[in-house]
Amino acid sequence: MKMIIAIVQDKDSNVLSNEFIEANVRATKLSTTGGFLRSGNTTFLVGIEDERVEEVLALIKKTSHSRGQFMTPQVNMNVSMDASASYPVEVHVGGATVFVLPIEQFHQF
Ligand code: 2BA
Repeated sequence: MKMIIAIVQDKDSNVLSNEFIEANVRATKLSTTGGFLRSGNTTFLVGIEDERVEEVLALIKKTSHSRGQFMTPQVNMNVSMDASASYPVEVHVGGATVFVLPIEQFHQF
């Protein structure tokens, strides 16, 4: 059995939830925050049998889109400011960031 941890953009999370339900994939959805952009994203925890890992990865790949997102860099007051200091810059975000981990034990009490 494996634990799939998938961090996806909020905009893709409902479609992915529906895909999981339709495919009878059990998942837990967490509201999370990206460390860099400090804006919301969604993390899915999926405990799944080894032979279904590829199926789950395919669903995540199908529903996760990469997008540009604008952020305003924080101004560092220790350096001399130039004209571009407070302008938004575009950051390319996801698809999905996915980790696949082995599960030592699985219990439901
Ligand atoms: P954030 O940390 O908010 O990062 C959003 C996007 O900003 C990233 O997209 C990447 O394109 C960019 N970015 C992140 N750190 C950067 C840096 N130090 N300098 C320049 N650009 C940077 P993704 O790579 O697609 O990541 C999307 C989200 O997935 C991340 O949101 C974070 O929540 C998660 N993530 C990505 N890699 C991770 C990792 N190795 N461990 C844990 N979470 C991760």
